[in-house]
Amino acid sequence: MNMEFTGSRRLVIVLTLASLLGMSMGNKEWGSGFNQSAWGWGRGPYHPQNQTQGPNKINVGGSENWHFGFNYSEWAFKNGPFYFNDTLVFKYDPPSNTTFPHSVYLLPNLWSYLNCDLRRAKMIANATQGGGEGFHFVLNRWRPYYFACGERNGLHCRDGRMKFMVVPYFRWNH
Ligand SMILES: *[C@@H]1O[C@H](CO)[C@@H](O)[C@H](O)[C@H]1NC(C)=O
Ligand SMILES: *[C@@H]1O[C@H](CO)[C@@H](O)[C@H](O)[C@H]1NC(C)=O
Ligand SMILES: *[C@@H]1O[C@H](CO)[C@@H](O)[C@H](O)[C@H]1NC(C)=O
Ligand SMILES: *[C@@H]1O[C@H](CO)[C@@H](O)[C@H](O)[C@H]1NC(C)=O
Ligand SMILES: *[C@@H]1O[C@H](CO)[C@@H](O)[C@H](O)[C@H]1NC(C)=O
Ligand SMILES: *[C@@H]1O[C@H](CO)[C@@H](O)[C@H](O)[C@H]1NC(C)=O
Ligand SMILES: [Cu+2]
Repeated sequence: MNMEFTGSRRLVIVLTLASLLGMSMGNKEWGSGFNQSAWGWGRGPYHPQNQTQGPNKINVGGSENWHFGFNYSEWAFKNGPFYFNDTLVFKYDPPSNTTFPHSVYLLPNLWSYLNCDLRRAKMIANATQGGGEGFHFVLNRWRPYYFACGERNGLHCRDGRMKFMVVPYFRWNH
């Protein structure tokens, strides 16, 4: 009884937040084919929710990993939604004379995300932390996460398309 009540309240909150975000985002980042009428913002069309699974570990960019020029907003849209406690893995080559360095930053808000403004961003992984098994980041808070590469003062974010946003969903079980 109690649990059901909590569950449905969460559902309402999730949907409210989702529709607010959906309104402020518009279709700007997420392109055409976005269908809000199903469950709202953030659910990509290709990966239906699997409610029986526990947290997932997701390689950002899939086999492309984290590099300049790949469309990560599109990737996130197609591979979402992501859930509370899922782990995002960022893999990128450490700096060398043949590879560009990358990094991972969290931007503070939607405005800085849209503008690739790194002034108040927080570095969560430096240029060397993407090597080997990659940098692991757990979506353990219920908030929008604005990820971006911080290299070249926003150039990788802006021209390199190395940014995406995630709002983790709750995985509710019945
Ligand atoms: C990424 O792809 C989407 C959908 O194809 C497109 O609408 C969007 O403009 C692209 N983003 C960038 C930064 O090129
Ligand atoms: C959007 O999703 C709803 C519910 O799944 C479906 O009925 C509708 O046809 C979809 N619209 C588009 C444009 O895909
Ligand atoms: C959901 O995940 C479980 C455990 O990984 C798997 O056995 C099941 O086939 C999945 N169901 C769907 C519909 O993908
Ligand atoms: C997320 O993980 C934390 C720490 O492992 C755990 O305490 C919490 O119950 C988990 N939350 C959900 C919703 O799975
Ligand atoms: C680039 O690095 C390789 C090995 O990592 C080295 O052999 C080569 O001399 C370097 N080239 C330059 C121009 O520094
Ligand atoms: C990157 O972070 C790792 C782990 O915190 C640290 O050991 C390393 O020295 C840092 N590298 C640079 C170039 O700051
Ligand atoms: Cu980069």
